Amino acid sequence: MYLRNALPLSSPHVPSFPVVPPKRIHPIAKELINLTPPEERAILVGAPLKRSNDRRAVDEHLEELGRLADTAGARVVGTLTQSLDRPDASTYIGRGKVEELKAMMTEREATVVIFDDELTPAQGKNLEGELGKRVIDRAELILDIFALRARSAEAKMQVELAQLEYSLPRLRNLWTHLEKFRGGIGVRGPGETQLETDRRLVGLRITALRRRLQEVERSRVEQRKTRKKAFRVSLVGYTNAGKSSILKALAGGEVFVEDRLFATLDPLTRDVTLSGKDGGQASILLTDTVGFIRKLPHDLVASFRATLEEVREADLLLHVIDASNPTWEEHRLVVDAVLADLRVHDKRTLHVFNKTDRLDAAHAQALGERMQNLLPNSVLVSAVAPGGLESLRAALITALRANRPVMRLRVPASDGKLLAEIHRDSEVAEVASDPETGDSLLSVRADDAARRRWEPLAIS
Ligand SMILES: Nc1nc2c(ncn2[C@@H]2O[C@H](COP(=O)(O)OP(=O)(O)OP(=O)(O)O)[C@@H](O)[C@H]2O)c(=O)[nH]1
Ligand SMILES: [Mg+2]
Repeated sequence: MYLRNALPLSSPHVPSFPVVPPKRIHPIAKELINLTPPEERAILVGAPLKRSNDRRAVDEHLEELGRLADTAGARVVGTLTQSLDRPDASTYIGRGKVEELKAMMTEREATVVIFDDELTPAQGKNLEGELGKRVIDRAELILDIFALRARSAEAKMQVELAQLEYSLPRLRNLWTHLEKFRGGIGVRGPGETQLETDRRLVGLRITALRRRLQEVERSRVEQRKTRKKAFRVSLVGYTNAGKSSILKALAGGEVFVEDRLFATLDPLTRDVTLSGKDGGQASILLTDTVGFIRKLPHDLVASFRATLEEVREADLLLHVIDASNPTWEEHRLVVDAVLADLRVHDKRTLHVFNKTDRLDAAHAQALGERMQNLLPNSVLVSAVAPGGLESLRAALITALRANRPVMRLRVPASDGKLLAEIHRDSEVAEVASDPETGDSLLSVRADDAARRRWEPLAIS
């Protein structure tokens, strides 16, 4: 994949819309047409502020940016860093660095520059003017990857919406080559007219997408009403932490796992039956969600409504952390910050330190001891090592039982409606009937609201 959605330097078109018809090929043309897109050769630029923490982690951040570029199909041919007191208003990095970048681009035949930091539309435009090549920032790269990886109709619409919202303030960029045609007051040049047309079209498309996404959301709300009231658990965490691998290991079946960023975009829910050491069984609904990353474009998070709804409705969050990644602590803070943005930071959360098979024994033990003090509610696991998820299974059973203690109910045999309600709104562990009265005797696990409703039927 090459960076399809990055705005081209000189060809004025809006990403995804409007569709440009293919060029007609002359019928007697003989030469072969090269259909493989040119390989993108990228130079990465990291320019942290001197007073920020980012300065210390600039190498890790560029490495991650490199993985993002790789996921988008670009080859990294160079990196450049500069610590800044403050960003230059017109080019972000300093003048000297722009020259250095220019020389490096020629030498390495780079086709695109990717900044780790967010560029203003003006900085992007100025840099493109100076360098003569496309310049994108991290947010744009992430949007591109999401566009590449979106599978469901909903995810595609969400990504397109986020891309359009991102491009709207940047549209002017595309038309500057026509600015010289612009006349004085009352004389509108073609550049301005075209820009207005583009803005209006993009605005219309945004409205249409929003409306369709609202419809999808409404139908999901209806569907959810019919869902069983099982104990709901959502996997959340930094991208590539191993969320899908955990779902796959616990639930079995087809789950997409890949050592690239943002393998999962759409939430996926599976029924998981957990067997306790005491022989008892417990069942939960486990949902895998989109991963987070530092500097995730805000519109994009907000647009992933399906993930948000899953996380909001969960009884418990499993915050999955890749313990083998040297920057896991920063990742954990990023995830906490996104959860806070989504206003779900006060959910009950279990921290799951994954990939412990990659740690040596001493390291794993030290981590375990540290976590006992810091996050007593955490488990160390491996989604791939045999038996590596036992501690998580046990913790889930404990959480489920604490959240939904068994309640015993007596229901008159004649009350079919109530029996149906209990089966719908709880997990029924056992059913018997009273030989004398014919009443049903049930052992159920239900949430607080249902337990309160059925209190009058409770027996010890
Ligand atoms: N060694 C090791 N590798 C793991 C473990 N868990 C996951 N992986 C690998 O880590 C990579 C990412 O795993 P995924 O399950 O796709 O991660 P994810 O959190 O779902 O990632 P996104 O969907 O991209 O956000 C894959 O190559 C997995 O095989 C583990 O416990 N140990
Ligand atoms: Mg995944």
